[in-house]
Amino acid sequence: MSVWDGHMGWLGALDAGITDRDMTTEEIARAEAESCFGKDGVVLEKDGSLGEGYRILAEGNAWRVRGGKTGLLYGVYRLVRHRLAGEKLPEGDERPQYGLRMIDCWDNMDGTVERGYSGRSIWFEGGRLTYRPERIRMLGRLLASVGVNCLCINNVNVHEPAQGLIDEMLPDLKAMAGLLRPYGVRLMVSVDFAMPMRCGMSTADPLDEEVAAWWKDRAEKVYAAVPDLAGFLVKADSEHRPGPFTYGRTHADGANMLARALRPFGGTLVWRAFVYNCMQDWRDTRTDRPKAAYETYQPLDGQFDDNVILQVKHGPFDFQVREPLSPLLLSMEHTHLAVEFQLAQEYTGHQIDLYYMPPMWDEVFSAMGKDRPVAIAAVSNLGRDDCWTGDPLALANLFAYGRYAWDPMCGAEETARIFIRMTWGFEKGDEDILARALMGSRGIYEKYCAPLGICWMVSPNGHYGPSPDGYEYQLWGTYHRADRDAVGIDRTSSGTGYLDQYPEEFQRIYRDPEKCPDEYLLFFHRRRYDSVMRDGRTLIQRIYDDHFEGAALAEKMAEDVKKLPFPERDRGEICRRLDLQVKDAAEWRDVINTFFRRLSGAEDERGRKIWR
Ligand code: GCV
Repeated sequence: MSVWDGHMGWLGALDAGITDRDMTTEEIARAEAESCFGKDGVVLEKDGSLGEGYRILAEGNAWRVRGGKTGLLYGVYRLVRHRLAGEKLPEGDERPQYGLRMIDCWDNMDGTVERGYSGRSIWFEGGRLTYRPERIRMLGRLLASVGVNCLCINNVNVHEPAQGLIDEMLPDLKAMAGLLRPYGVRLMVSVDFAMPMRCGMSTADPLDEEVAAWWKDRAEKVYAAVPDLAGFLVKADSEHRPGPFTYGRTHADGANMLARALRPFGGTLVWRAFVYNCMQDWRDTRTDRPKAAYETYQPLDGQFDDNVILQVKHGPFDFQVREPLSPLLLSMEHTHLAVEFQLAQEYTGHQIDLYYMPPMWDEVFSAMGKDRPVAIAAVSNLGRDDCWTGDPLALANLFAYGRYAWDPMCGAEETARIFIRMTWGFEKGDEDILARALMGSRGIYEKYCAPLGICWMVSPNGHYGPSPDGYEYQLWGTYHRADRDAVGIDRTSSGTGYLDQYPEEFQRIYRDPEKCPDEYLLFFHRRRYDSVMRDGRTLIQRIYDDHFEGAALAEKMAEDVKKLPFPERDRGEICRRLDLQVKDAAEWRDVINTFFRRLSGAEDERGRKIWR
């Protein structure tokens, strides 16, 4: 029995007793195999040629798993999923779609987590790396079991003393890397572009030779401590972070300088493409925030070094409930790209509201194709809470992320069912109820939040709960410009021109307001409240209907899910959050409907209660 008595997530049915001590990857693979399949149930055979992949073969009553070091471990966990949840085994070799499958933690060294909804940081407190080793191993085990291979442990907003992670805190970083290494998880660190200035230099100009030499020297020290560090992650010139623009340099100049420092050690430089004007004047109607990333990076296509990966958020805004695919992900033919998701439910309910993400990811991959990016990243939803993600149901997103990083076409519902079987082992009828709730959860949340792709009607700063005008006169470039007649932004050629950034086949889908899919209508178009939608309803009626329906569906979903036989340990948190969701969905309904009722003066055709 492990000394860590925390939640074992979807591996709860399996106690291999491995997380209270250091073991090699092979020992872990053997222990897991034995605990699930008995002593001779699985034969492990080393085969380095399979990279991170594996091959599983049936041999009488036993299994043979062939693979390289980590591949063997992944292969064993794949068998475990087959045993516990009936996940169909591959016929031939199985390999991950993306080489780099990372989770980005926005953890600060004071123990807080930016946009964290699962308690304090797992690895930081009081300005230091301080953690329970068994908990870190347990996390390594969970991540390995779904094939995540990289963890960036500190916030992309690098606040002091986090700069010290690649300086005086290197011995601690080394110890932490050692805990995760056997699980095939490599560390990455977020670095501050202006770090040379912390160390006494007068500039961080990427074309300054001394600056470049400083980073080379720094990289050498870092890799001496952690030879398998995956690399650095950088947020530059974004939301007041320092970057190359200060020196009149491009982001290719900045990224390449850092990438060249990492190159001798095989490190990767992940550079985030989250650049926009966060000091916009709301009176300025020509600047349109969704255009920013493409305008900044598209002209640089082909200028990034080979070991640079440009990490692009999946939508052009910022992880809203509904956004179209970022056009940057459809361009940049000559640049390595990573698509970035957010497991932390910043704009999607703070892990209070149920929000299962794979249906959204399915849309992203079907629009973008799975082969376009070379890497995948997701902002972490992890924290020190007992079940890792605050809400035990939010574990489903962590589980699903790993599965999608291996196979983006794996399917949202099947993933939900595998997760449910492994985690709670429900009877078929109960599994159906929970799978339906997970699959429907995004649609429900979307209905009671900001309408039809408009985005940003959420409370500023905290990003939970409705505030329709909360961002309207702010600096963040996030306007809906609702007045008494109409709402939305014309982003076609006759408006801001954002739509022109897309290939023609995408423009065709969105260009004509009569044909644009409803869920994106107000993202791409400004529409009168009395305009008639394809189903014959007016826009205002559709807004009212969605909000009434969304709140009612949330209530029904909560009622269904609360009846399920969760173990005591999970039941309390799940029910508490569902009750809150029902209350908060009603608040969204009332605030949004009242906002539009007051502006438009339009009554609800069905005479339901809208406040004045
Ligand atoms: C880490 C949004 C969030 C910020 C976050 C930023 C980013 O703006 O609200 O907290 O900062 O995205 O992705 O860098």
